[in-house]
Amino acid sequence: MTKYKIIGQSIPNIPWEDKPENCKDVVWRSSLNPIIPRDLLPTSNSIFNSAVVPYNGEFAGVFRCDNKCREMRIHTGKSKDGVNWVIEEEPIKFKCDDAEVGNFVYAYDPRVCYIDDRYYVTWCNSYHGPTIGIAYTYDFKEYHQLENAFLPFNRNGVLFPRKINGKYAMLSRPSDMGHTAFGDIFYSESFDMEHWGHHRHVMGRTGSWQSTKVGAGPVPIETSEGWLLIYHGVLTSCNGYVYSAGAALLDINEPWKVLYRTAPYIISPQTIYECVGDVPNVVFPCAALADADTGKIAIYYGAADTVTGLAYADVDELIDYIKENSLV
Ligand code: BMA
Repeated sequence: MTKYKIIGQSIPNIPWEDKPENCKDVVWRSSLNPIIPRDLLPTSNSIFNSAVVPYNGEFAGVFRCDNKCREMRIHTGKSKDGVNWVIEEEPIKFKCDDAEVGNFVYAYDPRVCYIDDRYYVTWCNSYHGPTIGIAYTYDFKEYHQLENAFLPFNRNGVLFPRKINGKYAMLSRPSDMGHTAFGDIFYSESFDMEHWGHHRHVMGRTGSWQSTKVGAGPVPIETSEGWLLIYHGVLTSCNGYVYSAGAALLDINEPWKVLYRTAPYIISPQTIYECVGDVPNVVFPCAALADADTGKIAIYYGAADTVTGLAYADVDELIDYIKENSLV
């Protein structure tokens, strides 16, 4: 029994390794990292910032695979254990009723969220600049693309796993055309997954590791203490951006209200594969599995925009940590 309750499914086969005895951190890395190498596909330059979910007793996901032309594409992947992945060589081809919306330019940083009866994919989609694309799939074979959620420019669109007050809910981060030097997290609602409104500010930049911009990471995890949000925060060093991750608890019914938010990061770029790669010094979580029975959390993150890492946390320990080390 956990002290705090995860309101979600049981995942008896969630990937897991106990915390090493000498580890003093609230989040610890898999000893198998990086679990996905950059060259898993013959055509891939890098595989990172990717999203996984439980699927039919196993796991499925959508993976950001930049190819050797350095084009940003997203691909379907499957895994029996959540650690060893088979990724399709062909990128996802979305079916879309509207040729203008379906006109593919690039896709990156996917999230996958199961709501009601299907898996929604949100990603950074090009429509005259980056904005939030939405599609759904039942089977990870056929993907139906819907309208883009927002006007450009926007990134890091992350759905909540159920309707809140009768409406779909999404976090996002309005941005610009380039390597945006600012960014706060906002909340938006929709009755139909197409028209989004009721926008609310959730959280902004503060000091230190989250002083330049913040963006939602994995789909929020519903808990007895509020929505558990893992998010990335960026600082600008003399060598460029440094991407770390923190965690927050958001109000269950009014998720734009931040109850707690960590002053320290929960994971930052420290290993070779996080510090060396196409973009050095990046940890970028995009998915988390959470087992309601044991409180085990498995976090998937992009490392140095090159490979995919896996890290673990325990729900009781993480929530206590958030409460005890909160900025708010
Ligand atoms: C962001 C996105 C992410 C990337 C990060 C660090 O703007 O491009 O995909 O991980 O920068 O380069």
